[in-house]
Amino acid sequence: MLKITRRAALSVGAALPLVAINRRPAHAAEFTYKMAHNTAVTHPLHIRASEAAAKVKEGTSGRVEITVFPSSQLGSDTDTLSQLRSGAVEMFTLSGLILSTLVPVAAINGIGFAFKDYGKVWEAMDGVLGQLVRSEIGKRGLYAFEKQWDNGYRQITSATKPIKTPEDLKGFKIRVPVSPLWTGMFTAFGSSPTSINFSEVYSALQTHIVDGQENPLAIIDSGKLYEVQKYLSVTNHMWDGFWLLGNKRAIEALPVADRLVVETEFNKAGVLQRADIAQLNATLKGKLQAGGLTFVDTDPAAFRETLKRAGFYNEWKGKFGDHAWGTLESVVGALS
Ligand code: X2X
Repeated sequence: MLKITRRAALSVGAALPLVAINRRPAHAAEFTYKMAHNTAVTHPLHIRASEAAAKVKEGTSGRVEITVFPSSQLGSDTDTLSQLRSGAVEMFTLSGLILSTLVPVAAINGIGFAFKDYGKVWEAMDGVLGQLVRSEIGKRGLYAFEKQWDNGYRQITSATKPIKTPEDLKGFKIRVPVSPLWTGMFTAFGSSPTSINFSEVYSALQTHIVDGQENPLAIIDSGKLYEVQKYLSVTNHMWDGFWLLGNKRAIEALPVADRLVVETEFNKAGVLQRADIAQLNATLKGKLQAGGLTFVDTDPAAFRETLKRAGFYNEWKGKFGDHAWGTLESVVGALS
């Protein structure tokens, strides 16, 4: 039998790269992917995504390792979308409205007061409207997972005065996410909207660059926005969800069976996350009040009427086009 000394083995290894490859520890992942998102670690999106990542590792025998980066740690939403497109980040959850800077139709679920309840939201997003948006996303080098994650119905908060009627929004300095639909909607209300990424919202409120903002209860809570705001007006003015996006090359690089595990686990996690948000919607009011927010009831019909009179629905119907608008209306009924 040929006896190879350690020194000889090393020199052979140096000459033959294959030997070096074989020496890789058995547990090293073949695919190490980064998943970015903008919510805090206490938000259900982070909790469920982290669980899914652990299940993917287990289900792929360690071949696929996804590290979840919360709180915009890898950059603002706008930055991270660029990183996702270049492949520097492989997975990312993003509001369809912000994604609309790349895929215009992705903003369509943000049309003011479009969905009367969650039944309609999921009927549309798990059905014809979601399919339409996903296929447009697919044309831009990105992959949209089947199940959208919930952000929620959005409510307006203010540090200066309670917003009770649409008139109270006139001239109001409000932060909106970076998206033409958000800017357009608050311009239609006569407000003075400023586009700011979520990573900067707490400090923008704290330093009074803006007087208010709008977000679902779970974000107001997990982002501790109650520390820098006084009033919360229950407006439910739009429903917003997160698309879980993948860089298409990165998703397609996965072996078929591993890709199936990733899709299955993250879609399951998305559905669980929706239930978590529903649970929080039912319980957060008391917690936020204890945190110092005064809740203000509004008449959503008056806000909707203001948008209508400002020509908001006609304008956006024109922008989205008859096909997309008709797809939305096929689920929710006539809007304009
Ligand atoms: O930026 C926001 O306000 C947030 C967290 O709701 C979104 O991701 C759109």
